[in-house]
Amino acid sequence: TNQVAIVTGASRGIGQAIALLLAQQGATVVAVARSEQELSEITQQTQGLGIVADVSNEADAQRIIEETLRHYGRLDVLICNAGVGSFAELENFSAAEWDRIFDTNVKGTFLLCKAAVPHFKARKKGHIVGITSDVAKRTFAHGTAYGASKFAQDAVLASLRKEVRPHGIKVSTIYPGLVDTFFNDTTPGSAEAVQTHLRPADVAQAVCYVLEAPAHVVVDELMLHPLTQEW
Ligand code: NJP
Repeated sequence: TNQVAIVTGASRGIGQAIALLLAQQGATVVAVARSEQELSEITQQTQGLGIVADVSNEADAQRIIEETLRHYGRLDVLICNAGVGSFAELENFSAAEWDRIFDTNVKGTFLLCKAAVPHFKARKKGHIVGITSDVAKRTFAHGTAYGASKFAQDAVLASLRKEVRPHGIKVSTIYPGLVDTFFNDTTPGSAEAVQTHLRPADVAQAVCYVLEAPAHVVVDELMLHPLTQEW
């Protein structure tokens, strides 16, 4: 479909898969990440715009929306996917690392939504899709910062859903289990992961399903796991 969609964290992993699948299906994709080189490789494939930006920076978040509107005149879909994580016992976790995780996962989602919502409200439509995690609904050892950030990101999206529904704006949240990506400095295709984890393309398909819902339907939440993962 001919929608203008911003995908944050599109330089690799899940965001890259979302950007490629949406472009394949006819969307105009605005790919966002901090790595210029990787981003330009993606935009060559999507034939869309690439914006080098840090989602945790307020001026950058505003610029992402402004550049999109300047280029394409409208925005239909915002996909908040950019995210980081690291894992350690609480007493060995630095405050700086806590901030990095919250700034990206929580504040980044907040800032992008804040910048996009006025445009969506003016048009009385729009769709925000947040890629959170199954750990937004469960807890695990060594995940204090990451888990808390995903609970918080989930709460931002769930609150926003209630705020913007009267304006015809949809908010959908996707909760993936383990996905084979570069996340947490792993290498895609390594070890057992390739056999059992979700592929980035599996999550991209879930995003497409959510976006294809008829105008009167909103998919609030969608959770997917590898069949082998107990959660
Ligand atoms: O991770 P990765 P995933 N500003 O590391 C970008 C969630 N999730 O695809 O900026 C802008 O391969 C970064 O680009 P760059 C997870 O929490 C994952 O697995 O150039 N962009 C890259 O494109 C996250 O929310 C699993 O470094 C920023 C992308 O984000 C989402 O899925 C399980 C940025 C990260 O690519 C995508 O993660 C689960 C910033 N400040 C949820 N910081 C899993 N992999 O198992 C980072 O339940 N990026």
